[in-house]
Amino acid sequence: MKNIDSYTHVRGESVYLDDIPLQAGTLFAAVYDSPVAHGKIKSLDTSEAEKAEGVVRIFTSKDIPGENQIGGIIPDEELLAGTHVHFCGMPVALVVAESDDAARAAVKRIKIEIENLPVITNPREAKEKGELIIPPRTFRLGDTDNTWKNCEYIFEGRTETNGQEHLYIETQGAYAMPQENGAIRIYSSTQGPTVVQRTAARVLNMPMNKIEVDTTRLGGGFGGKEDQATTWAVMCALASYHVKKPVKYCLHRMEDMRMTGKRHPYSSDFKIGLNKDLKILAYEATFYQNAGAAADLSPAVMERTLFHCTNSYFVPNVTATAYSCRTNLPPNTAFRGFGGPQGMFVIEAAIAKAAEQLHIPASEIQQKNLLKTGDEFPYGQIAESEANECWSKTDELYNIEQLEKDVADFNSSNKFYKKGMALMPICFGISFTKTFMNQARSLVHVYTDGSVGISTAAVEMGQGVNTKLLQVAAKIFSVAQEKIKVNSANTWRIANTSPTAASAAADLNGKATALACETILQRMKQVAADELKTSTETIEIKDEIVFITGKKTDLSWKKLAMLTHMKRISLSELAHYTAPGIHFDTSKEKGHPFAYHVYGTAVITVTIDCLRGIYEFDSVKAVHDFGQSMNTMVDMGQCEGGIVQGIGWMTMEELLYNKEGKLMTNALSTYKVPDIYSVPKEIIVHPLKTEKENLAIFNSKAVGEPPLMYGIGAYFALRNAVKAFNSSAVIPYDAPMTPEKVLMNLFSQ
Ligand code: MTE
Ligand code: LUZ
Ligand code: MOS
Repeated sequence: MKNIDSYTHVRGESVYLDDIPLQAGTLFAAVYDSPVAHGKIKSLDTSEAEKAEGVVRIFTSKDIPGENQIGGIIPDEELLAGTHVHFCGMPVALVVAESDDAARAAVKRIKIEIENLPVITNPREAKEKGELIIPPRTFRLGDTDNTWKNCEYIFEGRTETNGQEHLYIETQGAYAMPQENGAIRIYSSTQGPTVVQRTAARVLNMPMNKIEVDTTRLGGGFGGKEDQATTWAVMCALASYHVKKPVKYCLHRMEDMRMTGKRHPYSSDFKIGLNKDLKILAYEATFYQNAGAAADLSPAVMERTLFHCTNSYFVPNVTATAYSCRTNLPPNTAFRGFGGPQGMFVIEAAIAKAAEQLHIPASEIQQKNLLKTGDEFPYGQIAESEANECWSKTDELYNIEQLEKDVADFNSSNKFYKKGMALMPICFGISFTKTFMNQARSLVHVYTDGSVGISTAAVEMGQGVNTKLLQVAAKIFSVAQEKIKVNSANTWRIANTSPTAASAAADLNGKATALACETILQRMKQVAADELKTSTETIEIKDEIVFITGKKTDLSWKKLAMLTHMKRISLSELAHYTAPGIHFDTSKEKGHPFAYHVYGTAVITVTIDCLRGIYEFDSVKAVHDFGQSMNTMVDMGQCEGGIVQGIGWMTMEELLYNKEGKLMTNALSTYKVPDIYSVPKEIIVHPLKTEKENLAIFNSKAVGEPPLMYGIGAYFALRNAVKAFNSSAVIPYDAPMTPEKVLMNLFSQ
């Protein structure tokens, strides 16, 4: 089945935030943000701006009727700066004007005097100075201290991974409008309508029931709108509350790049110990997460780094410690993988270092240490592993040895072009790591003409969740897809929701939808049985026709819907789903946090031009654990997108903040993202065949985030290619491996 949005997408008819027809009297907002990264506000002068043409009003922190607080996990982030600014781009004032242009012109006339305070951009420096968002956490398995003496080989090192701009095609935005009796409706380009609702209520000192948040779809979120869509939505609500008119704000690209947080950069240390058979006996890692100026989702991101610090390997002795370090950068936030990729990079670097020192391919160490079913993760969960299955299928399909030989042959017969390859196994846990968040509700209505409406909190952001929800209802009711409509995510229909995140939206909302559909179907079958004077067990509904023990009847789905209603039986259901069996005890750092894991293996090959430092990815060939994919086209799309986004993070996208904490790469002219020319020439994703049961919707495993982590292999493939040209290069484990760094390393001594 095609993505149900493809028709309107192709015709340009899909409605994004900026396409919502304007209400008469709509005003436009723009933010004045801090020009410096840390300081005390001595004066703020908005008088010139207030006089500017079209300006209606300018808001500062003094205009907030409730709490000036948007921090979700920790209350440490102001909506509008009060006395201090903590990062370059921190909102200070909000201009509301009659047009978008007038609002932005007025912003330029605001003057501020700031007494500068010391700026920290480096997480290790922040940790030294005691600037931690939360106390450090350590995950432990076995006993590393007493294992080093048993290790034949021990390697230590340091790694850096940089951040990543989300670059959703639709920038952040919101549109708030006053309703009767002081209520407010907010259209928001958010992954988390409830987060927006809760925060608006807090800032406006209003009950949540007076705030309606509605989200039709996003032009991409990638985690960047899990928490950080809230700011703009609450600002529009604040202005609308005061001026009693609709207020809209869509950020320009440079405003968005400057003011919003990104993937967390990490600086990390590792120590790995192996025995002579290359079994990893011990692994220690210390992670310094660059959280930025406020907590945002950093504590949860940090936690996932620890969960994924051993990737898809079994290591019997592990000590992993993470620090969430407060710096003067915009608060960093969720980004596809949510700290997992940062943790996985470090163990891949440790393995690569061991392999380089031992003069063997990293794949030898990788394969020997893959998780088996029954192995224990450092957090106590027992693996149901597909790691070996994915690896062997990769070998069977793509012939790893032959690929290695081809690369070696190419390298020995070419002087100025070199190839490199790397394998990248992945393992990603599916569930919000905060157990309580793994719940969802679905409201299903069958109308008397047999058409169906579904409402959940799932936010469509291009990942195809609406298509999957529709498939759930179509399959359970056995009705045509045209009969079903998936509605916008709206806090008045579905309350107290988790954001669409953690790759879990299709599972959680799909399972809730399945429950609701089953309940309604059961009632309708009862009505059919009564009508046809038989028992419900004999009734089946297939392709909108009622059957009795396999024999067609005259009763259609449509007639049955009306009949059910005439019998005064409900055709509606609100179902609640919670993922069973998951728990985690943070006092012990042990439990069973994930409903299941997703596995896979990719092999990545790259060719570098050794005179120029530029490169092309020849291929990414993967075997991916989809479980039993319910929509191959959608899932393949997620794999391709994730792979390219991961390669971008690892090889091209280079965020640069200067010492004053100013983002230098603040536009697409200076921040390079993958385009059609830089995607691998070939991407093959083969589904791992499996009949196993799991907790995914229809056994179709979550696919949103895991494929991004194949991109980590791109970094190691590039390293290997550089080494093939310059075997004495000492390359730091520092991502992204940009063409500039490739060139420097090709000719380093
Ligand atoms: N795919 C597209 N096209 N656009 C997106 O914004 N976000 C990713 C992933 N795939 C994203 C995407 C992220 S970060 C997550 S968590 C999942 O989709 C969320 O959706 P799911 O739970 O339905 O997989
Ligand atoms: N968001 C969140 C996430 O709040 N908790 C998570 O565990 C998570 N994991 C991945 C992506 N977003
Ligand atoms: Mo995705 S990082 O869970 O929004």
